[in-house]
Amino acid sequence: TGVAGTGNERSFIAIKPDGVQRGLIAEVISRFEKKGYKLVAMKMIWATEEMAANHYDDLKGRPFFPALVKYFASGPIVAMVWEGPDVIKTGRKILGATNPQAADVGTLRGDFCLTTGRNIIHGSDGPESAAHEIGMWFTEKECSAYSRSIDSWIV
Ligand code: RTP
Repeated sequence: TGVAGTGNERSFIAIKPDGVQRGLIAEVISRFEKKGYKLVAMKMIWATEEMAANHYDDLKGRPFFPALVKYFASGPIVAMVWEGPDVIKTGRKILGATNPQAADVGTLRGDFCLTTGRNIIHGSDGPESAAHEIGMWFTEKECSAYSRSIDSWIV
C-alpha cells in the first residue's frame, strides 16, 4: 500500500439517457477506470418517472423539475457505484460543471455536451447523498467488495 493509504469511499454515478443514446457508456467508464477507481456495481435500468422524481427529490421545488424527471426517465440509464479515495469529490471533477458551457475542457461534460438539460451524467454531490443514492438504486448484495492485484499500484 502506498503512502496515500487506501480509501473505500463510494459514489453513485449514472449515465443519463442521452449519454446512453449517444454511445458514451464506454467513454464514461473508461475515464473512471483509468483514473484508478474501482467499479463495484453496475446495471442498465429504465427508470420510471416515479423513480426519477425520487432520485431528484431535493430539486422538487425547482421550475425545471418536471422536465428533469421526464429527461431522466426518457430511456435506460447506466447506474454505477465507483469506489476509491475521494471518489465523490474527484468524480464530480471528472464530470465537470453542471452547465456544460461552464465545464472545463477535459471533463466529461466539457468534452461531450452543450446544455444543462442534456448533460449526460449524474454524480453524487456528498457522502450523505452518495449513501442515499446507492441505497436507492442498488441492494447491498449487488455491490461487490473485491480486491484487484493492481490496487497496491494505485493506493
Ligand atoms: P447531477 O445531480 O445530475 O450530477 O447534477 P448536479 O448535481 O451537477 O446539478 P443539480 O443542481 O443537482 O441538478 C441536477 C440536474 O438537473 C438538471 N438541471 N437543469 N436550470 C436547469 O434547467 C437545470 N438545472 C439543473 C441537470 O440535468 C442537472 O444535472
